[in-house]
Amino acid sequence: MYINKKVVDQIGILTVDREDALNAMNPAVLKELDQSIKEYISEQEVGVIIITGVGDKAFIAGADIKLMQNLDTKGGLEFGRLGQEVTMTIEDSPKPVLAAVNGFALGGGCEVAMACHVRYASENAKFGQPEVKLGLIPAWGGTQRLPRIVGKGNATELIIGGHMINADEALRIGLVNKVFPQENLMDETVDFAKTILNNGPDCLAESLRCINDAAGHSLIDGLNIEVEAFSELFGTDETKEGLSAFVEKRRPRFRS
Ligand code: CO8
Repeated sequence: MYINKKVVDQIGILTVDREDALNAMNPAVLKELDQSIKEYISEQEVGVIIITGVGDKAFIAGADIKLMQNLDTKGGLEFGRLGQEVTMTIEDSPKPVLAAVNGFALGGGCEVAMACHVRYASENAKFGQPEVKLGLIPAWGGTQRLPRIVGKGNATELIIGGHMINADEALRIGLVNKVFPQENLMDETVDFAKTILNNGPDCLAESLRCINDAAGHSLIDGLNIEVEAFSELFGTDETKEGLSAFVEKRRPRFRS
């Protein structure tokens, strides 16, 4: 078992637990993470998902380098696709997925964090795409998501440099949303999850879908997707409840 799971107050917390390898991901870790996220997506009780790493040194130190030593072209394609599938499961989740980056987020670890909808980091967190140093390129979405998050110039510098950046620099370029002392990281991430849980689940899912869709569309197409999603909400109880609650000066009851 590589993923510790617990649900607290409608927040599903997934902790990658392979501490002796700094939570590096082999196919078993990837499959278990994928399965765990899918379970929380379908579990009624869970409204927000948090991904973190065990210990205070690493979030995920990347794909398992020792394992990759033995891969041929076919094995490389399978391992690459498997990691990409996990990142798509995260990004496509209709429930918000938050990364609590508690240490090294390198290579595939940075790519998993980037697939999450929001990234909070500890002060000791370090980010990087060091693949070129290993004779590789980022293949779990790094060449695609990094430029979308930090811009082409910053992404290119990180990918062709292969160097690490600290949490402050990650914050400066927009790779993470906020930075906290290690001892506060989980509480702060849980607090934001609780803020999210005050909001309507359909609206959260639709917002995430529109934001994700925007990356692959022109502005005009994106605006059309957004306005269609917006108008469909008027046929839902959630929207009626949200609007009525405001007018009636009470808190909305979005979740049973
Ligand atoms: N894979 C396997 N084992 C790892 C990894 C890793 N990515 N990272 C760390 N470990 C292991 C070390 O080998 C070591 O094990 P052991 O004690 O058995 O030797 C243990 O974790 C502790 O690591 P260190 O002793 O190195 O700890 P340090 O504090 O000295 O250094 C670092 C920490 C800087 C994080 C260092 O471990 C490091 O540089 N790790 C590698 C980071 C890296 O390059 N990650 C990117 C990997 S490539 C990738 O993710 C590609 C994604 C796309 C894949 C596409 C597939 C086809």
